[in-house]
Amino acid sequence: MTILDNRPLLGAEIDKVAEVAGYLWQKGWAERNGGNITVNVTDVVDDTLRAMPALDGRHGIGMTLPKLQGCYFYCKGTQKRMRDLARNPMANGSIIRICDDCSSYEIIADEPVCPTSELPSHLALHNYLLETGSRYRAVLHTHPIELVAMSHNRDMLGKDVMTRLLWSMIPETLAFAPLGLGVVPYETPGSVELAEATLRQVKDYDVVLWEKHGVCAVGLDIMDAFDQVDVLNKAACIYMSGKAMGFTPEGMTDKAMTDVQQIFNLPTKRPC
Ligand code: 2HA
Ligand code: ZN
Repeated sequence: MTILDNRPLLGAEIDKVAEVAGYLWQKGWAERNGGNITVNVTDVVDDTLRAMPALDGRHGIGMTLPKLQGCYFYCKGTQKRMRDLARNPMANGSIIRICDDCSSYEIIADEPVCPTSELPSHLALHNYLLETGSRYRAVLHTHPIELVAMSHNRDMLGKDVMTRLLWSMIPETLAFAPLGLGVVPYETPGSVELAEATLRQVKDYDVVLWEKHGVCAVGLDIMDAFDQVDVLNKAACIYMSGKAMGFTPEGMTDKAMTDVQQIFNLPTKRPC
């Protein structure tokens, strides 16, 4: 028996997480325990699950997040590998409930797997999404090779320099990552500074590049967050392929990009 038995809606969300974890590993974006996933599953949790007791007491979050009271999250486990999560999501992650004090959580299923080390920053993002009425329910952190490589070039780190360059590589990037790519200057992994800087960028961008580390993305579900990182990294691959062939890719003209924005009526702000 697992908590997913006879819970098709919850099962479908966790299936997506497992599928994406497999892609992250196959793409080489999730070495060892690299990357984190959290999904707000509150909408697909039933009353029996809500009545389940804590497996191992209460744990502090380290911050107070008022919008998360009574919310439920699937969280990848700390030190767990994406490639293992792909095969067995409930042994490499767990479902947590945010307690009434909004500053602690309980693990309720299936095993007392301690959530990701980046839990406070992920939960702060979820809190922000709920506060702003967003329908986004997933947060993904991963290490996409080409985007991280590009972040080692200082010239790329100015506001929207990479956004424009990546959009201009192939029209689909603009169509499927219409808010572009935010940038956070290097900060220590897991630090409050990194969490706060990410929160500031997420107000304007669905995908945020952490200099010399990885990306943090938000989306409707985990597949949506993954897709946005995937299209941006594909554009980075095209740019780097041109460079490897000995030329700097010309890129679409500003007019060609404006045309795509208008024809597809692309959003410039996050739709709810
Ligand atoms: O949790 O990638 O940045 C593993 C990480 C932290
Ligand atoms: Zn990381």
